[in-house]
Amino acid sequence: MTIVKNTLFSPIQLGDLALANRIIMAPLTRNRAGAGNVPQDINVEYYRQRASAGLIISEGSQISACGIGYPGTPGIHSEAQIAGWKRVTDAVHEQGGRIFIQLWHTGRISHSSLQPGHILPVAPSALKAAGKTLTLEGMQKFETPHALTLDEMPSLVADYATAAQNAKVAGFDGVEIHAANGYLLDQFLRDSTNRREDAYGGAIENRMRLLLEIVEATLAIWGKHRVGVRLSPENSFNDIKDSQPQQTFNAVAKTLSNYPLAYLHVLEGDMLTGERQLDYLELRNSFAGYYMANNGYDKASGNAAIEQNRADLVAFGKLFIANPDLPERFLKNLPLNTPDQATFYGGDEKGYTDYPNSSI
Ligand code: 8OZ
Repeated sequence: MTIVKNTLFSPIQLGDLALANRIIMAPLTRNRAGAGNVPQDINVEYYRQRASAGLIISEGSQISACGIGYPGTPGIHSEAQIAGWKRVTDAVHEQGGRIFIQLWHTGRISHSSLQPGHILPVAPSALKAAGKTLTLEGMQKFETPHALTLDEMPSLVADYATAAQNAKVAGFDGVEIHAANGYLLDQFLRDSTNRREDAYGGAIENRMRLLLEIVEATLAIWGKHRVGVRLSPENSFNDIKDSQPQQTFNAVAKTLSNYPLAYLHVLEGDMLTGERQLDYLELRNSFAGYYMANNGYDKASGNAAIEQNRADLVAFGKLFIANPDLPERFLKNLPLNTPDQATFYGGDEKGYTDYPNSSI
């Protein structure tokens, strides 16, 4: 009997949700939301153009007004934002596509100038991130955040649940919990940023408690195979690290196996240095469900990862920025457009909705 190996082009089921292929559009911050951080016409067009992805994962979208970390990122906490996103999901669905929303809270990678009432950002511990961040008043130093108190935890989990419910109203197919890249949930997971001595700090079982509470709250709303989780075990972006990244994230992956997740999405390696020291196969094998690999893959390496069973799905970021019809280009071995770094963050249609399809 011949065993037919899967490729990037093989369909896959996330529970009852059928994906046409395994070529996933990675979550990509583009800073082009409209007033009120509401998805607007160009955002509808951008996602509509990319609907041939097996699944689109939206850009990080703040779960609450306090979750925001940068100008121009969309939210999923106001009526207007829900209505704006509904136009996006309708457009993607009209094209036969699938779309999850990435639920985001930036924690200490925010700034009081972006916060309602100019309060300090929150974090597991009162530890300031090194460096500066882009605010409405230009680049400003990070601030020492307010360490969340135990009695503030339930309302944070409730904000995730409300956002997950809003995502349903907005017509998404599911949600991805952003627990990567130095933002709030990653700040809880990794020990350089979590110095708590209560039930949410110390051993990894405690550091992952908030993530698990949020997984449970969102699964209660969405049901099985509609909630994904994103991790980035060795990414140093946003001044974060763990003293034992392999053990820490193997443990997180193993515990997440107890839940009927859609997938575990892993940004492999370090975005800043390009280093890749962890054994990601070990991490993948610690998780019982589907594994989505991300960071620097192309058609050949993505196909190899799937054929060799090192991944079930592969997320592409920069390639999807520049190639709205990436699956077709991969399938037909067509040339790829080059992404323009200068237009990644903020601006208008240029570098956003004006990359040509191969058929044009
Ligand atoms: C780049 C710039 C701003 C935000 C992430 C949401 O890394 C981001 C992000 C990336 O997850």
